[in-house]
Amino acid sequence: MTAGNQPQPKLTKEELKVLYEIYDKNKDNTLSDEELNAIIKDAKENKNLDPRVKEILQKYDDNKDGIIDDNELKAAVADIKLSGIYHYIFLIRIILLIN
Ligand SMILES: [Ca+2]
Ligand SMILES: [Ca+2]
Repeated sequence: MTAGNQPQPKLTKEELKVLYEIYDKNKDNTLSDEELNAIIKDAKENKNLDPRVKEILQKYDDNKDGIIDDNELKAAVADIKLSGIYHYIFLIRIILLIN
């Protein structure tokens, strides 16, 4: 997979790890739509929101008004999804290397 013109996720591996730690409830190393919705729900209600997740979401505050609005949240979730795919491919590579 080459970088090229592909959109690059804003999330670092560490940040992704935090998100998975908190939201990958069934620990299958993917974030299902249901699990992603939990992020949206927590962010909107601004409760149950881990301070680390809050900090991560600030990255997506494009207009810098301190509020993650619906569109920014949507972009964040899309990015988390995209990062998750990278993460998943990475895991598969590791498994293939081991075998
Ligand atoms: Ca999961
Ligand atoms: Ca904003």
